[in-house]
Amino acid sequence: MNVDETVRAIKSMEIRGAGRIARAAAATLGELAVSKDWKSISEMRRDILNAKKELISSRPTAVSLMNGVQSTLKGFNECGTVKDAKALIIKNSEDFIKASNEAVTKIGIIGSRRIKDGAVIMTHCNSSAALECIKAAHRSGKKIKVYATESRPWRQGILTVNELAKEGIDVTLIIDGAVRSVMKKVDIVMVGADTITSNGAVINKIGTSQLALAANESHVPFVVCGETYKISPQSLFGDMVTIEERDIGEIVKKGEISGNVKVFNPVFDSTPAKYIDAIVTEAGIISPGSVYEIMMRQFGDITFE
Ligand code: RI2
Repeated sequence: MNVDETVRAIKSMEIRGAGRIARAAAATLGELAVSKDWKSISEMRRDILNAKKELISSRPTAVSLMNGVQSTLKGFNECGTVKDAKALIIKNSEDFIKASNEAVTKIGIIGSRRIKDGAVIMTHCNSSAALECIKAAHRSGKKIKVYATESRPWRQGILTVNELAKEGIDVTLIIDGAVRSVMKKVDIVMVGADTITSNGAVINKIGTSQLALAANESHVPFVVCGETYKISPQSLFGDMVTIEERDIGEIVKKGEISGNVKVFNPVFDSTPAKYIDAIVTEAGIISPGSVYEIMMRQFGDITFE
């Protein structure tokens, strides 16, 4: 897809999931480098900079999107010729997509070890990283049962229950309001991440922090599954993560409420580190307190304009 098509697909959530949108952005930049010919490096720089801005702004909360774009454009500013710049972007794009897919597989293997045979798991929204842990546990022969929340308003839980049922996993759909009462039956909560901040807080689908609260009250381990490119280097400088607010049409039907009723539709929330027992990354299982080290190892050399 070209840049406009990808931006439209991400904004409309036709392409969704923090990992998928990062890979889509990287692939689009690679496609642009393959398909377009520029007369000069400055003309190319202008197009690439526009593409970067458009892609990064398409969904502001998942830092994976920005990190995927930054990773694909790493070294671009130092390129002197269009030929070198095209080759670099194509290679970086392929490398990021490959590493990102491998990271999800590794997270599945590592995270599945936290799932005991006979475990009852709760998950929220539709996280490929969290679901990979659950699927890997199932594939290894563990008898597991999953409660998946509907995850209103977009209802990504419907995707999750169908995806897990297709694997032959015993899965039950619950409404978001049932989380606290169902938590009594749960052995471990596994959710994904859109952004992990340097102090170990996790930004994920709205409602995640309520699962964390209920898990904490019932002494149920709360585990976040996220690739290291979901760590936000900007948060080291105190930058706040933008919580995306989406169209009210996701919550109410036309004419359903009177004109003077307001609707507030934030689609992510932040779970403080104190409610998170572990973060499963492709680099291993870390405590929220170790995010800083992992971040410096991962991003130490990236500068931000
Ligand atoms: P993976 C999703 O956001 C959910 O919040 C999910 O937990 C997170 O991205 C990570 O997903 P949305 O795109 O990268 O549904 O683990 O708004 O697939």
